[in-house]
Amino acid sequence: MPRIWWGFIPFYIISLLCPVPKGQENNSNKASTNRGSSDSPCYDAKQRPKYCIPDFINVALGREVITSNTCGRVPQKLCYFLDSANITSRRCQLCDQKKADTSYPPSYMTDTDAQTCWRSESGITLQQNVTLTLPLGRRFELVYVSLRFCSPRPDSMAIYKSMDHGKTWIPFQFYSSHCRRVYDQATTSAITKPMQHEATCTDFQTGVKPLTKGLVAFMPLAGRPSARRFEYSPVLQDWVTSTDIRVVFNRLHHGKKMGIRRKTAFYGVSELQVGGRCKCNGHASRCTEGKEGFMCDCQHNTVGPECDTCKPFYFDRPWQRATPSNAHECVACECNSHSRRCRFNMELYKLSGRKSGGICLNCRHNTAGRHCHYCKQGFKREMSKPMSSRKACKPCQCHPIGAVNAICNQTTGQCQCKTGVTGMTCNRCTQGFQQSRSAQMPCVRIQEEMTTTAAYPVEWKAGTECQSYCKPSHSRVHMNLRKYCKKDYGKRPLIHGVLHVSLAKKMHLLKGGLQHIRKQYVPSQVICNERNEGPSSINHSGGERGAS
Ligand SMILES: [Ca+2]
Repeated sequence: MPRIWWGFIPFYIISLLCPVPKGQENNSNKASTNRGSSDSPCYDAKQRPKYCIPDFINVALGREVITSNTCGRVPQKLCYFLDSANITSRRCQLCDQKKADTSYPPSYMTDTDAQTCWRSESGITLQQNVTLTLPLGRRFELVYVSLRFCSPRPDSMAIYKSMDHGKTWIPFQFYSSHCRRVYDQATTSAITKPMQHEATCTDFQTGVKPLTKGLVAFMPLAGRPSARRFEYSPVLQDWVTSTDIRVVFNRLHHGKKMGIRRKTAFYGVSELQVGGRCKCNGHASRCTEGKEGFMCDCQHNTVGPECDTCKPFYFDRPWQRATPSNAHECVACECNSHSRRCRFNMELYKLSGRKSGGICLNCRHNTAGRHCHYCKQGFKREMSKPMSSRKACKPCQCHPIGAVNAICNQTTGQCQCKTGVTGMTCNRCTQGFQQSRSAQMPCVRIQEEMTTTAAYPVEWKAGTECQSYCKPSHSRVHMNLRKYCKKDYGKRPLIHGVLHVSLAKKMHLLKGGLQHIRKQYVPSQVICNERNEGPSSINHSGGERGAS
């Protein structure tokens, strides 16, 4: 574990950034899956989600520091002090990169040895800056940036941060004995709320003494009014977020002040530390370094480099950063086990009182609806099964001819029948109706009837064979119906309907218009089917026969 100099960090800052949240509440009203382990700091003893954060580490440890200036390309004499208070402890040494024991590379700033020291070239002019750039590789929330010097501290230096991997830089803090002259900034005595996300300038930690091992430590939250409610302050959360740190040494102290001539003076840093934690938005208690750098171990059904999105299917509520009072866990969509995909809809979320905004996608098992909570058209609810069952919905089986369409009542299963048709699946003619040959009007009202073999109406009976209606009549009307039936409907057809004509046509029939009747009326009103009925036939006599 990288060593951190906790000694110089005010206790309240540590307590702020390593909080033990009080009064944590479980605001998750919905059941959730994929709980962390029982000992995870992200869940309480009852497996309810709670705010959690990774430990602070020295994120600079072992990282490469890019310097604008390092001694030794050309051998130079550099002078320094062995004693922090004794100006007579001055020693001078050669810096030469060609030899290991006289090299002072940037890596000495981020190693674990306090005795090793990076050194800049000597003879730095007043106009010359020396820059250290430390890419962190990802976004961290920083608690401090500190430098331990092996030279006198600078008279003026600035710390910048980047939030976009070095594309742009934001001032973090200025240090100078002459803030106005060097940085055009007033020396800040107190930080007010409107300026708590701005860099300030201080003459603190700029003295020439200690002559060595002096410390410059910057704590971005120190003195900021909202620091005590950091987890509820997006302004300060942004303020401490960084991907890169840059330190610019702008001015050395005067040579006379240091007791060293300028041409042998240099900037020397033995330890550069950056205390921070992975930005995991309160959804991870661990952040481990792998091949792809530091990665949050996301909990609360979140994913992403910073646990900054809800993982797939957990879109019932919008993602939010966790706080000590609400873990803002991502919640699974309610799809009754019929879908594995869903999306979030803000309008529905608002309409629900900010409780649920998930919409299930691609509902399976013949279900439909936002939560796959009812049967899709053409299917009815099987009440003996729970809605989450794969067999919760079964086909309506509406008769393709008898029903208006294939849609039935979800609850009762009743299909929409055509006029004169009845039955749950619309598979028979209702009372007072009889079967026709028309697919559009499969059942027609039984009117006052007559047959071509009788001058009075006869009652039709199911199952009567066509032949029985084709027997020679005793009436005055002479018509060979056997011949007619054979001609029009094939050999020995079966009559399921009735041979009849209306009274209106009776008179015409009696006047000898038999040929006319045969052509115009009989085919449309006589139901003669072949014995091998197709699946779409209607059973006139009742008794359901499901369509396949
Ligand atoms: Ca070192």
